[in-house]
Amino acid sequence: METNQPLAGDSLWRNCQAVTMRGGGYATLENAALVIRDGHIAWIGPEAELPAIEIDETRDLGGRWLTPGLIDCHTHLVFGGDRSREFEQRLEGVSYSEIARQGGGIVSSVRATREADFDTLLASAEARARLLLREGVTTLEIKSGYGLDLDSERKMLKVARTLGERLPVTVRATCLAAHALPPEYRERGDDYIELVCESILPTLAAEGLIDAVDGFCEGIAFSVAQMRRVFDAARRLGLPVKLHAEQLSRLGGCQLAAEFGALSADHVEYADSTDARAMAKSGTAAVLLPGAFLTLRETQLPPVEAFREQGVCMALATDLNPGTSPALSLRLMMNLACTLFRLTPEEALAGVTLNAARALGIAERHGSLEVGKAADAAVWDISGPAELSYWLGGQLPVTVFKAGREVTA
Ligand code: DI6
Ligand code: FE
Repeated sequence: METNQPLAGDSLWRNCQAVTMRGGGYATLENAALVIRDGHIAWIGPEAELPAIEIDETRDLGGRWLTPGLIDCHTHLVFGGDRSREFEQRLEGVSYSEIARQGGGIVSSVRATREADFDTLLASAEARARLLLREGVTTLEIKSGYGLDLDSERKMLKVARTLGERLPVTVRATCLAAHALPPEYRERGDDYIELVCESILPTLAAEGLIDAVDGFCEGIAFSVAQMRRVFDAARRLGLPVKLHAEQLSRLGGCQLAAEFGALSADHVEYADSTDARAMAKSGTAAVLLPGAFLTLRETQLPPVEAFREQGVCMALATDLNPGTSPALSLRLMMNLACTLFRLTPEEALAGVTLNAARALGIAERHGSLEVGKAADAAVWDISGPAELSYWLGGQLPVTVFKAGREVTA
């Protein structure tokens, strides 16, 4: 057990079953206690071993289960409008790619996002974020990518930053300017990539709005060669990269991501064992997104067994977006990952805690209950951690702590 001499002013959380997720498994400590100092975990261990200390405030957690705060490491939750009509069209048999080619899909959200003012975008994004927070989310990644010009991408990233200031959540803002070709660049993909590399990324990075750079590497979006240019630009700016890769086809995005030491390759249904090997080698996480898989009624399963064999870090997220994953519950994604992708409930919990933190490059400070990490945690009234994956969504009773303080969303 790591120890660290607690000081006056600390608070004590006692009488809980702590699912620490240390090392990526449950690593449960029974009858556990934690000492919280300045928003961080200063001590954690069996309560019987608690050092004699002066404590300001004590919280008796009533024997309940304590987990790290949940992390949704892939969302597009800032957008204008909605695409429920498109949902109907898809049910009538029109494919996602076909809708995109007809000028619907991502581009229709681009139109609505460009038209929406900052406050309107903020209000709708905040409402969605609160739903996630209510079920124990304490860290959230938010992508741009429905602006596709400098001002609109800036507007989206500022909404993301503002959410991080207004809500009790850590927000990581990802620039996804290479999400789709904006209508004004029709047939001029390389010119748009030039705009992304030479203007959008450097300008918004200089404004402190970007924590990571992402792109959509797909037949209906950008090629491996185009994404390579974006990754080169990110590298020049010292920004980490991640990639939407092998979602609808196998283009080689995972290999590119691995080559650049990307934090993650996301979706990855069409990845194979060669990709898994490359990702394991580069430490690139696989972010599984069962909400999009379900909504698109995909049948190609991600190579979970190859990821396990190769020791690829598997994270799990909502992909909350208006088109392919209108998913408002990370816990529902845990269930879907188990049911559809055959993850174990333990892997699903790792996927929304420690492995999600790894996919965001913040595992030094988030994702598990360990000394030195943020005191971001959720207290659940459940019979065991598998219950978090067992229910198909729904609101489980939960008390959420952000940086040591109890919060409500
Ligand atoms: N992959 C997705 O699943 C989302 N973006 C992406 O690159 C879909 C975004 C949308 O349809 O609006
Ligand atoms: Fe996505």
